[in-house]
Amino acid sequence: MKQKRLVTIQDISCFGKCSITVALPVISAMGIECAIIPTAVLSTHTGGFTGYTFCDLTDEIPKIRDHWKSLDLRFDAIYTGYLGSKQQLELVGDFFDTFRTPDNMIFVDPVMADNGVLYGGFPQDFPKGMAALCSKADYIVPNLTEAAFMLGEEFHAPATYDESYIRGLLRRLRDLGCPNPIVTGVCYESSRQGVVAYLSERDEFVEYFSENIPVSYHGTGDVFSSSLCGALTKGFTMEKALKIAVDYTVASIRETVDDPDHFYGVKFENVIPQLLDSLR
Ligand code: PXL
Repeated sequence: MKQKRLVTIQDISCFGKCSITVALPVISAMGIECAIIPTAVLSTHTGGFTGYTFCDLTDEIPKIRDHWKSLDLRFDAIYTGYLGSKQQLELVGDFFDTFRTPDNMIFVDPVMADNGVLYGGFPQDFPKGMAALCSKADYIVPNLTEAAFMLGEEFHAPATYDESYIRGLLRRLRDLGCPNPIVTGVCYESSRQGVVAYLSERDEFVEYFSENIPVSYHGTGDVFSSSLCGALTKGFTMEKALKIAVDYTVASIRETVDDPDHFYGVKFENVIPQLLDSLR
């Protein structure tokens, strides 16, 4: 069978396990060829470290795009994560326009905020630019903060909302232009956490919940998005893909919780065998 090919566009945080250093091993382990466009090189990620270095690679993006176009390269999936500036959002939008085909898919993780707060370094109008990028995607995976900010709405903390709020939020995200929005970090009760997708063409909601482990690690969103994007690229249904990605993310967190030295990321490597089992 023909091997699927994906390109992921996000930064390289050299130490710390997030973005490309998660996406590349996870997607490769799933049997998908994984090309990359690094948007910046940082010595570490920005969560819990100080003094990190930052080398911007924005100018490389159109050069790589033009070279790949001249080679007539094609991708079954385009997956974007952390993007550092409004200029990068525009260049990545151009990349979508150049490499979109009738049957490939575009998956945007609008990494920019959590717990009601925009990450450091992003201007207040960044969510507006990210919403424009999301309008070009087939799938988007905002957490509840990112969803609210892209819609210009107030953030609702966990357990202060109900199913009708989540469904309304998903319909409003669809109205931005993405037919299959998926919201993450949904918590109706403190013991359970999960994700809810809206498949607007079928007017159907699909959800998957697991235990809520009350810890927070940098990079878990990237573990979830990489495995979800990989599962969808391989052709799994949304029902099955959500289960694959949530179970893998929860297993990665469970591997890590007893180790106080591992504050910077999750041990997703140890549970790759479990991920591969779930694909059978
Ligand atoms: O995990 C998302 C991510 C990726 N890359 C960098 C980040 C973050 C989240 O803060 O800072 C550099």
